Amino acid sequence: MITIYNHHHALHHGKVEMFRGELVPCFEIPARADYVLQELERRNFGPVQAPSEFGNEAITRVHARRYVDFLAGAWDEWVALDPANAQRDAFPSYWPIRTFRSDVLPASFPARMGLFSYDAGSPLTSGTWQAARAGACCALTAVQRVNAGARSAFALTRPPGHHAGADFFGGYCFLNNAAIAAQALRDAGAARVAVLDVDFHHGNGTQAIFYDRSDVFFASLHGDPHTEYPYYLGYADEQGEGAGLGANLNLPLPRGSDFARWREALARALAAIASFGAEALVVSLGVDTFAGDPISGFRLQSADFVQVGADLAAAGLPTVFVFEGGYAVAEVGINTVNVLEGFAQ
Ligand code: Q9C
Ligand code: ZN
Repeated sequence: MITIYNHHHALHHGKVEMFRGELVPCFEIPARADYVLQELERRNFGPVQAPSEFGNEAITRVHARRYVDFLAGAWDEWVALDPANAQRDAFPSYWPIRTFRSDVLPASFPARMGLFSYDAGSPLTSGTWQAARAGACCALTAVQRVNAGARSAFALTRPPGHHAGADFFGGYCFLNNAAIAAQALRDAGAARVAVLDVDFHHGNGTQAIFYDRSDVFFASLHGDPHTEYPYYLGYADEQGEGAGLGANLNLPLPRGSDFARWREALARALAAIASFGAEALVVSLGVDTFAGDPISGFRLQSADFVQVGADLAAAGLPTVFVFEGGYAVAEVGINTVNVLEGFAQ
């Protein structure tokens, strides 16, 4: 399998995230992608290639123009507020929740930062835009490889993407690489595309982007949002709306779920994708379902990820894998490459 590697990923390098009243060290760190690359190389898994350059057009197929403009200039605006900010990660302070307007665009940078985000756990840093933009190019290049006939391709990038919506960041995510890939597959001629999200956390951004559409099916297996992040989306009764009704499938599972239980849900998701008639598959590949993950609650073992890959391969679809979460840094490479190897075997 070809890997498209975002060699600019480390330009996004949050120091701290807000957690229960404290700034704690970031879980989403550059070493994560380094470990995956190292493991690909150690196992001689396949070619690792650089992404091609794309303009912002493929990004704005999914993301709002004003959000992309905000991200592109955010760091400079943050530093312009106070030169000392150059040493600090940027965080929002205000959010326009219910009763506030979201159609206005305040001149104040902190006000706009809150308008375009939904949590205080996702620091924006000097190179976040460059890293995220190169990540989107990575996903688009992986799509190109699959369109050129490859059975699969892996976009190895960070920051991750599945929590980012059309016009907001959060959950360590800024640009929704999986959604950008799915849209690019559609634009290249696939009539129906499925996104399968196997990250521990519900892919609220991806769901929201495609919620009213009948051409992109979204399925997600994740920790029950009653107790797990992102809390406000990912419930089983969310089935899509309008033309998209029936094209969204959430399979929340209780904290503590083991592989047997998780795999049953995977089979349900894959059956739904097959009856939808998808011509191509995008997998939001988070491995924070691993038992040793420091911020998640499932119990998959490293060997289980090989079976996950084999189950995904049995769907028989051209597949673009996009790297998402996974915070047990020492094992993130093994677990990720286990999925890819199980798929490729
Ligand atoms: N201190 C992804 O896996 N909150 N995002 C966790 C831990 C946010 C995870 C709190 C988790 C976001 C892509
Ligand atoms: Zn996650």
